[in-house]
This record gives sequence, C-alpha cells and structure tokens, in this order.
Amino acid sequence: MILKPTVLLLLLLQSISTITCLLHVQKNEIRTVDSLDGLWTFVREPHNGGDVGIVNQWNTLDLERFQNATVMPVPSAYNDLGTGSELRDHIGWVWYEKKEFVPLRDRNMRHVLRFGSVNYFAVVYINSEKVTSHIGGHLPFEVDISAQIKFGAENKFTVAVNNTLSWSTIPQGDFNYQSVAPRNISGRILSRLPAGAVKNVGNFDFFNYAGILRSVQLMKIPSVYIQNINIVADHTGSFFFETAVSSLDGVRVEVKMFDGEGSLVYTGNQTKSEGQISNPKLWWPRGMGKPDLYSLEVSLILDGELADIYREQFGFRTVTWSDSQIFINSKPFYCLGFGMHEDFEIIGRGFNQAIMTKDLNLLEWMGGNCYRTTHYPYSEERMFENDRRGIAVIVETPAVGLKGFSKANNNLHVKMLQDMIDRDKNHPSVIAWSLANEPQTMKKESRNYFKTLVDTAHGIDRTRPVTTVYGPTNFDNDQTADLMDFICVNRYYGWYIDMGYIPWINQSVYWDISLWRETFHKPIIVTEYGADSIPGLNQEPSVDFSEQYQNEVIQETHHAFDALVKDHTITGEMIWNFADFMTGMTTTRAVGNHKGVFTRSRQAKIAAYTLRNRYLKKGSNIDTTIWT
Ligand code: GCB
Repeated sequence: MILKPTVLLLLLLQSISTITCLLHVQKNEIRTVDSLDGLWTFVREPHNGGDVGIVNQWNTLDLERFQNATVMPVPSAYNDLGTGSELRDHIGWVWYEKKEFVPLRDRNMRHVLRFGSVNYFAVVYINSEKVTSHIGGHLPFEVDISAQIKFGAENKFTVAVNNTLSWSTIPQGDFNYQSVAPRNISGRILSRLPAGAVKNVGNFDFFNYAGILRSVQLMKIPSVYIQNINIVADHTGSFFFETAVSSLDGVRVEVKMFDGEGSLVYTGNQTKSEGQISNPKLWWPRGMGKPDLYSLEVSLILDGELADIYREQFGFRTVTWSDSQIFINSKPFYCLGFGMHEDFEIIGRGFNQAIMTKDLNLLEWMGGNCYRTTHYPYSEERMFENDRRGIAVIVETPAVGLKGFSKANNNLHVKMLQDMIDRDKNHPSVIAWSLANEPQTMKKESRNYFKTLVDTAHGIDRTRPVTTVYGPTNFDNDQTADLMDFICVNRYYGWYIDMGYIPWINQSVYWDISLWRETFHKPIIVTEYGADSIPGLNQEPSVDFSEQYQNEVIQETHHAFDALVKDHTITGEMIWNFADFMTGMTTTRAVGNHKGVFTRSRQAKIAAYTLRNRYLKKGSNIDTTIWT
C-alpha cells in the first residue's frame, strides 16, 4: 500500500507525541556556548577493580594529584592512546576531570552541561556534587548545573565512566573467565576469578571503544527558553510543527519559516500549528534531485524583548512504502549503500571532523546514496551533513546482537529508541529507524519485546518506516519480521557460508532473499554482504582474505542482486563494510575486521572500484517504475 498525501497528513498530525528531550547545541543572538573539549585529567582505576573510586568518593578529590594521573583528549576513545595493553583492554571505571572558569558575565543564564556521547555509563559531578548519570553511549544527554556552578570562579567538572558490559546492558556482553582455573602445586583451585584475568567481551564484532567520545559543551540558555521543536513536512508542502517552551507566561511567540535562499515562506504566532506552502523545494537523496533545506525560526518575546530564539533545519520530503518498495517523494528509492563504523586509528570511536568529512566525501565518490548507522547512532554533526549532501540514512539503536529479551532490557531499549528518534526526528535524511542488528529473534520471547519497540517508534513517528536487521534467523523461524515495515537481511554467502565456492553465491543469495520476500511480502534491503581482504594481499586465482577473493564475492553477489531487482524482490543493497575497523581479538580477525572496501586509513582496495562502477552506473539509471 502506498500512503496517499491526505492520509499522510493525518498520520503526521497523529505522529506528534510528548516531546521530552534535547535540542542540538546552537549559538545565536541569545544562546551561547563554551566548549569543554580539550585535555582532561585522566585517572584509570584498577582493571575490573570494583567501584573503588565511587566508594572512596574520588569526586571529592583532586584527580590531578593522583600518582597515576595523566591527560586524555576529549573527544576521543581512551583505549588506543596509551602504550600498553592495560589501557587498551581496560575494563571498569576511568575518571575524567577538568577545571574551568565560568565567567560572571553569563550569571543570569541557565548553564546546561551537554555531552554528545559517553560510552558506556557516565556519572557526572560538578564541584564534587553528583548531578546526573547516563547509560548507553552514542546519544547526547544534558543537565542543568546552574545551582552547582560558581560564577567568576574555577569549577571542577568530573566524569566517571564505566565500560563494563553485561546481559542487562545494550549492547549485551559478558565476562570470559580463564578456561583453566589456576591451581597450586597440590592441585587445589586457587581462584576461579583472578581479577586481572577477567575479560569482558561484547556480543558484537567491533572494538568496545570507551570514554568521552563526542564533544562536551557548556550551554548558556535563557531562563524562559525553547525546549524542543518537532517539525513534519511532506512533499506536497504540508507541514506541522510543535514547540515546547519552558513557560508561556507573558510570552509572545513568533514563528518564521525560510527556504534555503532565506526567503520567508510562512509566519505564525502559535507554538503548534499546521500549514501549507506552495511549490516546496523538496529534499531529495543524491541522484534523485537536490537536497533542499528549510529552517523554522522560533522566537520568544518577553516584555517586548527577544528572550530566546532557535532555528531548526528541516526538509519537505515524504517517505512511504509499499509491500515491495520504499518511496521518497512518491518516487521509488533504491538504496546503494554502506554499513559503516565510526572508527579510526588512535581516536577509536571519538568524533573527528576530518574523518567524518573524508568518509562522506568517499561515500559520494563511490556513488553511494545511503548508509545505515551500524551499529549505533552516529554523531550529530554527521546527521546535519547527511541532510546537506542528500545522503539517506537508516538510523540504528545500539542494540547489536541481542540474545536475551528481559523486561529490563526492553525498557532500556525503548528509552534509547525514544532518545534516538527525539535527537534525529527533524532530519530529512533519516528515512527509517532500525530497531536492532542481528537479534536472536528465533526465540519466542523476542516477539513481545520487538512489538513494544515497533509500537514505540510508530507512536512517536508515523512518518518513517521501522525495520530490524536480521542475521541469525531465517524466513521460516523469525518471530518478529512480520511486525516491521520493511525487512533488512545480512548474508555472507562465499564467506561464513560456503567459503571458497564463489559460483554458488548467486543462487544461494537469490533463493534465500526470495524466500524472505515470499514469506513476509515486505520491501527488503540486503544490509550486509562481503568478505575480508587484507590490504595488499593478492592471490590469483583468488584465495580467502585476498583482495581478489573479496572482489569476486562482491561481483557474484551483485549478479544475484540484479536478478532480485528484476523480480521486484529487493529495494536496496549495502556492502559490509565501508572501511576496515578494529575489533576485539579472535581467531577470525587479523588486527580487526577487514571487510572494508577501503582500508582503515581510507585507501581504496580492488573491491572499491567494482562497487564504485556499479553504484555510479546504477545511480544514474535509477529505475523509477512502481512495481505492481
Ligand atoms: C555481521 C554483523 C557485523 C559484523 C559482520 C562480520 O553480520 O552485523 O557487525 O562485523 O557480520 O564481518 O562478521
């Protein structure tokens, strides 16, 4: 079924539920911000050392005076900045501290401390007093610290960070214990769990980078302020917006909408309204048109003076789906994409503008038009770049490799999903929400778990489809795929299945994916396929781990994709992976995962040229027929 615009607007209007969360950081006529990025004092607790720092209230101490104090740049993962494996493989708490003057000048403003992402668990203290904690990483959180801060004086910002994973975290993980318990000379088991030997392993295939991974900012916001803005705008020019304001007492609201050239296209005086503009310039993904953007300017006027102002970027575009295709602005969209990672040498998963820019430039050079934020929400800066460049994105929660489906996990997952949607809801480049990657959804109990997630996403946002990325399950045992709006499938024929049998790939992929489609009658994107290649390892005829083998697996899989497209079975494809990335140590990984078509330092492998040729060719011939 293709949703008609009128139905759409109705859904848009219903789609607005309670607004809870945060606006992006913005500097403007009223709002200002100080960056707390830079070198922070850093202290590492003993490996897996219990809660030594919390128990002994290190928040009340001056970390600079600790004997093992060093410095750590923010933003960055800490793991690869040391010289020994102790820091790289550290499990447990690390402590960050920064002393910073807060000028008297801003004392009439609310001071809100905002973290872009701290992985995994963070406890924040201001001048020794605990002010907030956050679980999960990859998403921003903030806290009003106006009551704790000393104006015109130096303040102490302390953050304790813990990266331990368990079955109740998302993603999940566990401890690996020594396989042979140490014994004394008479054979008595000395200890099952010598602290230093305990290894914490995430149930996923990437390095568990930890620390303060994105920027820390001290925002100065007025006392009467705009809390949130939600905008829904479709390709017919219909729009709806809702603004949450701290108090409307004596406040006059002014709303203005501007197009990309700065021309005023709408004015209003309500915090919540709907409307229509004529001839909207639409946001299109690359290859289908220009990614035009608009902005909604909301001002609060108190006693004739501007009290607060915020400008939110958005786009007029519609995402719809039938039982076999995804549409953008009523035209079929075929995804030519990538699975990726925020990963680079030295900084790990730390945000870096240069790496982000290089990655997106390379994605464009490859002729790609989309990617999935595997396996967690990516930086806010990147989401704005996707809008500007016209790159369509499937945004994914950090729920990779779920094995257990407890109520507690479900609650945490729902919270992460809500926060993720709240952060990214106004980005036109976001075309879908991915609930999880490769959950064990053959388990019966996964159904209710996923039903709650689908209902949550639909409850907040009816304008985008919801999906889950399937790996361990099949068309005949998955308990959840029928709940999704479209289905994503990861398949590694020629690698994990039938290694060395390249001629088998075409048939296997075709057969497997066709059965998903026949069973569920939903659009399908193949979100992962590929093979490892060690850069520069050449073998003719090809052998696993050679660049030739990777290239052949990819070429052969493309034959299957072409047949699947012809039969109206798939609506997109994504290579695994954009670039090589670091993982934990295991026998199947040689210094990380090498399924990248680029090396970890972003140099092209042979496969990159194959993929580039395909994407450029397909992109310029995007089939706009609607399959019936
Ligand atoms: C997958 C996972 C991804 C892995 C990839 C691989 O199915 O979704 O996280 O990195 O396979 O290379 O094994």
